[in-house]
Amino acid sequence: VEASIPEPLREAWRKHSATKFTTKHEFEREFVRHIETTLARSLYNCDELAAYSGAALAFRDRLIIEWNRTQQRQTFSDQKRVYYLSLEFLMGRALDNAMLNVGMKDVARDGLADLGFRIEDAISQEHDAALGNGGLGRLAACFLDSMATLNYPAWGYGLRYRYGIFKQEIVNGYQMEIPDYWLDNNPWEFPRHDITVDIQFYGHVTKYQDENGKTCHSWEAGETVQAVAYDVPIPGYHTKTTNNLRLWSSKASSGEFDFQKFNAGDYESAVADQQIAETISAVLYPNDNLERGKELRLKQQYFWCAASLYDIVRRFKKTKRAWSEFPDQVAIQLNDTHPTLAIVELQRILIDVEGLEWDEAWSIVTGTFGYTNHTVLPEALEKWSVPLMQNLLPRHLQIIYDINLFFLQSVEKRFPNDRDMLSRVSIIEESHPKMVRMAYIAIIGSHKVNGVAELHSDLIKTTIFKDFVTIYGPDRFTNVTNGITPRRWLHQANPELSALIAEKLGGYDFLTDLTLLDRLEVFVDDKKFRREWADIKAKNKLRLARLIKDVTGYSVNPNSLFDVQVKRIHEYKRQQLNIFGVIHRYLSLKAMTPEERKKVVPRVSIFGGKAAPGYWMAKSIIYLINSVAAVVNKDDEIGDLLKVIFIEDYNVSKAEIICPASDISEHISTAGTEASGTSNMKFVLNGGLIIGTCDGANIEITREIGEQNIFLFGNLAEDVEDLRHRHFYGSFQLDPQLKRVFDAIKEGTFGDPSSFTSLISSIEEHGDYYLVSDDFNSYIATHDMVDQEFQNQEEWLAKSITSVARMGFFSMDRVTNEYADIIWNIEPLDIADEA
Ligand code: 475
Repeated sequence: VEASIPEPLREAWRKHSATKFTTKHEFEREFVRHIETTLARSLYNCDELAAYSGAALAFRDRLIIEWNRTQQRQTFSDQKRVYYLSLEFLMGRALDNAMLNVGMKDVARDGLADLGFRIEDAISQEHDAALGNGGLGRLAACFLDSMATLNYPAWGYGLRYRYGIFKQEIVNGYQMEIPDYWLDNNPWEFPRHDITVDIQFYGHVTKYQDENGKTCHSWEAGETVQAVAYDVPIPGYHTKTTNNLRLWSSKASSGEFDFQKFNAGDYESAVADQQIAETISAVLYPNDNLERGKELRLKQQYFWCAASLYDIVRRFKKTKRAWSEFPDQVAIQLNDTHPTLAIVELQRILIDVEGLEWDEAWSIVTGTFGYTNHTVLPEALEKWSVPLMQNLLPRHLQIIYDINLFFLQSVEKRFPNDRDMLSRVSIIEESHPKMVRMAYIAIIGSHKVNGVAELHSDLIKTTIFKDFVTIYGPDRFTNVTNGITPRRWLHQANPELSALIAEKLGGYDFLTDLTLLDRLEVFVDDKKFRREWADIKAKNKLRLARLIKDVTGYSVNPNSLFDVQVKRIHEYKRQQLNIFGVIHRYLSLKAMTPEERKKVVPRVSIFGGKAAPGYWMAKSIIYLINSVAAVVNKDDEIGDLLKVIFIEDYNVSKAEIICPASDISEHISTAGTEASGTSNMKFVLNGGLIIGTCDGANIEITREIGEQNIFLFGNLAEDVEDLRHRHFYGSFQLDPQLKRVFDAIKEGTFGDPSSFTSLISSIEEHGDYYLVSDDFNSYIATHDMVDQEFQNQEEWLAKSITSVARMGFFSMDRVTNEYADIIWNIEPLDIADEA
């Protein structure tokens, strides 16, 4: 392709090709140019928001130059690419990340200062890109950062929601949801109005014979919606790779249909059609770990899968290779079951459109896909009703039935006379209505299925997917323990700690090889180093105290022990255990003499997180936390000894302030319920200790950092089933300390007790499914140990430093390399070498 363009023409282009600023002077020129021409403003009306935009546009230009070059090189190199399909990408802010990855933050800081702005003020103007709920969406964002940093040819595919996760406001203690309209003046996306795909829904299937007498299927659409591509550049850290995140937006197909309606004077209905089409990508579903089976959600899933696959197949077809080579060119990773229809869609394209035989097509499909499971909670496992699927995607339902038929036939051959097995593993659940089990399609249609931490990967093999291990053998199932990107979660969130580490290790190489942190351990007894370490934590706590003052109005004493639990509010994550523990602490303090109180370590219990709007119990937990805060925080007898804080609207940019400021954080899910957790890693990497159950990645964190450096408590996963059984069939004994807490709530200590009856009765009367009572005693005892150990600050510091030194394993780069090796079979492509 390159050679076909005449040299003089190439020369002319090269001469005028865009260049990247490298000096402060050049940055300033780009900044002012964008303020004056792109934004049509001037020195006299450039506020901080405009300064943010100017800086963002200057950096965007750099990214796009690298993006173009990367895409060209990746296309010419003709190497295998990986496509990460995720309904959620919880990106957070982009400017700071772009500055650091490009390596020009200092240049920008000096340039902005010359022009009258503080870089922090500009950076903090940016609206978070919050296209995700929690862990699953943030993991996808960490993947993108790592894949670009490691030079993997990789694309993300997602939906361009007009509204991200709602903004949370706390009004009189209750959560209120405010729409998060985030797209105005978003400099990080590039609309590609020329890249569109028509997506069909509804309609019917007709059978016909082709000229060779072969039976074929054609799907006539009942409705067509257009997908428009929006591209977001993803820069790697200190590399020339800038990968692509392609987000699809829905739009009415500009067909004659609308035009006819319009001409016929039916203007309103033409507009209404348009609005229906645009609804598909309008809003992110705000449920974490819960599926509700809504038709619009299924439409979103198919719309995004079909557009992405069309794009991937189109790119493959340009290479003119044989179809059998598809899995050598393309790996597709399914982030949970949300994109499972991609499996069915690829099979449909291959057999209905490209005319391949079923078996040949199916082996291409299974060679292409990998599936990551993120949860064992039954209420989160996706099932779609057969009638709904029949109506919306009639041809796909037929293909699903065929996949199921061939699969069950092969199972029957290997396990004759096992009728139970057949009904257990059938893709179709024989309920009323019948349901399609999406996880089963994902397993059958992939060559690898992975869990996200060791315990979790073992659990899926022994519980929900047990039969499939029997059928396929253990090799289809594997574990890849989650990680986090150290660029955002150490360097960007905690620049001073990062600098201190760099000073000790002789540079920032640890940011791309996190195992180098182990060289910190020799400094653990270095007095000066310890003081510097402690000073940085103190400063980070001050920064958080300012945020708390800003958003809640409460002043907290930064010398207190900061105890943090921030994550989605969910009964299995057990924020209720935490707040009951806080109440227990409050009651104990009230019962003490002034002399006794003098020995108490002052504590601030900090909560943050959103509840799904329809999740009543989670909302009650938020209300209880705020009700306790209202009483405790104004109790003069208690003063600084205990403060309770709920930080509203927890999101990625707040996490960047909160994680570096904790002394201890809480990861206290009922054993066996939290697949991995990733904030546990963020807190430890920033020098905080953690209290946690033997669940998810807590177990591997313990193995890495040593059990003397973590506060573990509670029942084990292997005992949970038995305990639950005993709650129902034995006699349920409420923990006596928890009973004291319940009595206080019932007496009205924290306001009208009727607000909290369902919370209490789920434990007292309805079987305590999450084992709050069983774990309460050991939780309280472990917090007493935390208090004691915090008083020995030198020991505490030693634990903090040692833990950070041993966190290398949890880098997202290790995770990405494992997926590349054992699931995707792809190699990095060094853009610099190719150029
Ligand atoms: C786990 N979200 C964490 C994290 O692997 C784990 C499910 C259905 C519908 C919408 N959202 C979801 C999740 O299942 C989810 O966020 N799972 C989380 O994935 C990354 O660390 O333990 O709960």
